[in-house]
Amino acid sequence: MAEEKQEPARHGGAHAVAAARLHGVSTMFTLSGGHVFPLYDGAVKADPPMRLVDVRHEQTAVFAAEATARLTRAPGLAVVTAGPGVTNAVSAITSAWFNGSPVVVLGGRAPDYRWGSGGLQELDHPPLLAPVTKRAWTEHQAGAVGTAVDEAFRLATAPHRGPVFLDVAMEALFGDGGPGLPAAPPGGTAHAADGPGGAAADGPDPADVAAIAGLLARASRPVLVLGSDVWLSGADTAAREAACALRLPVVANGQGRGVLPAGHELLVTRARAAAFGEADLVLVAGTPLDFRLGYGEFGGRNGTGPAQVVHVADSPGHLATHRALAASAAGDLTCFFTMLAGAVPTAMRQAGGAAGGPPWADSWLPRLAAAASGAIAADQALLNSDADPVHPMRVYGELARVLEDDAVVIGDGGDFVSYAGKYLEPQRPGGWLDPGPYGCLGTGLGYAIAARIARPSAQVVLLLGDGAAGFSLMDADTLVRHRLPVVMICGNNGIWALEKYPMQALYGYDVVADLQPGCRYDEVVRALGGAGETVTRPGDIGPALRRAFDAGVPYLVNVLTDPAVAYPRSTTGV
Ligand SMILES: Cc1ncc(C[n+]2csc(CCOP(=O)(O)OP(=O)(O)O)c2C)c(N)n1
Ligand SMILES: [Mg+2]
Repeated sequence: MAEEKQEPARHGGAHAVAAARLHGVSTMFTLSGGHVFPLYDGAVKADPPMRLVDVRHEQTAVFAAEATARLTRAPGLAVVTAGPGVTNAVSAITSAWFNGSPVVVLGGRAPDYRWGSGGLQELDHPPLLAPVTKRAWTEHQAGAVGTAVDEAFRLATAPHRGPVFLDVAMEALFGDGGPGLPAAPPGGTAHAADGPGGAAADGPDPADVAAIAGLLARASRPVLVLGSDVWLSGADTAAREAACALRLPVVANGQGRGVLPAGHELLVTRARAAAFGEADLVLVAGTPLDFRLGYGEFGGRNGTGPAQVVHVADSPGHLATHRALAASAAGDLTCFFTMLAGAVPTAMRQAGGAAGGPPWADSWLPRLAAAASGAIAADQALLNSDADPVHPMRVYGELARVLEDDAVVIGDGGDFVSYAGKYLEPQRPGGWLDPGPYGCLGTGLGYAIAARIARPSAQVVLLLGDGAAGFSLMDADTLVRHRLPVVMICGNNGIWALEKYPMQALYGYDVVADLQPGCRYDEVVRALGGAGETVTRPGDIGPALRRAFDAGVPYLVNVLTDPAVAYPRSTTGV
């Protein structure tokens, strides 16, 4: 008997799915709830169907959507049910807000016709989400759901990118949205037409770029900081070319890491104390002047004066206002770097500079480069440490040996991840995912699920503190059900180290900072259908990692590390 052709759905859910697909969305991350069934029905009956990935906590769904956006530079989609589904998503939405990640979260919503009479999970969500989204609103009409979802994606992907929340009243999502689903314009999807990073932005004002070029032409110790938006907006190639043409020392931040590969002669991240402390001009592009950059205070070290600060952002609303800037520019970052590379040589000629390379290439750059390679050489002792219990850095010494250039490395934890941020230098941009400035523990499994889907043939490594593991490890079940092999490494020191040591420093004692020593997080993953092992000796880490990469299933290497080792931290971020 011939298979019966399914009647295409036309409810609001089908319209929403069709609109999302126009923006390049291929996966819906979700946890079930009756209020959002039409979105699933729309996904299943779409042609081709949209992939559904069902998780064990709504925060995982949103973290996965966020990581999709940060890895693919196309927007991510999460669907959460009314009430608790939405409130469980708030921390992850806030992380996307801090990271400028283009994510759309669609929420279910109790029906309008019963509003106020005490319906199940009846909550007015947009006021809760408004402070942490570009926009949060409700759609009440079935016939307008497609347009509203399209609007949500347009907003999320326009610079400065960020999360958008839309909930849909139940009768609008279940109701007939009318004939004619949203369709692609001739020539492809709305997103594909825009290229990496989403909707095209205007370039910066040429006068602003000329002013910055003039400052650089008069500088003798400049530093260029490349942040996450350089990658997210697709400006990584232009940034690298400008840095190379101008021979600027570069410090990489967040997802700006990898724009210059590890070992590049201009990459001086490991000499950041000297670079930031002794610079006379710091040009920060694509990241806020937040605690990660000392709030934008540079210079003053070894008898130098304060540095001039230049801030460049993808949109005017993201230029720093908390400190004086010597100059600034706002607009498309690719345009900015291309214009800057052209404007600096002109400005140097006008300033009467000598022909040949820029003045900083002779002593400042080599000095920072030497300091960076000196720091890297000095790491070797701890990266190869035979200490027993294991020194956490030995884990990274072993990991570096087996990591491929296109690996995706995800960090979720305290000290254990701080070590990784310092000692694992990516070879390519877009391969490093930390939680960003919101610093929310629990990103791990959501980010790992998305990374496995976004980069099917790359290594995906999730670094978990043992404390952090508690927030999302149940979603190893999602990895198992969806056949997503990921290597998890738990740096298990039996404590919340990043809180234990600061509390001891402040009060001379600590409370609520201890976990179970030697807890078998690998057994948790095994119970959920994956695999893993516990490692207690430094020499066993390398072979365990090789077994993990070869396993073909989610695998957790539970490394018992020395709780007496505290990360040498210069700031707690407050
Ligand atoms: C959701 C959330 N809760 C609490 C914190 C505060 N916090 C930051 S780091 C940290 C300790 C992390 O411990 P663990 O993951 O075991 O890593 P370790 O520092 O021990 O290496 C805590 C509790 C946070 N950042 N996010
Ligand atoms: Mg710990």
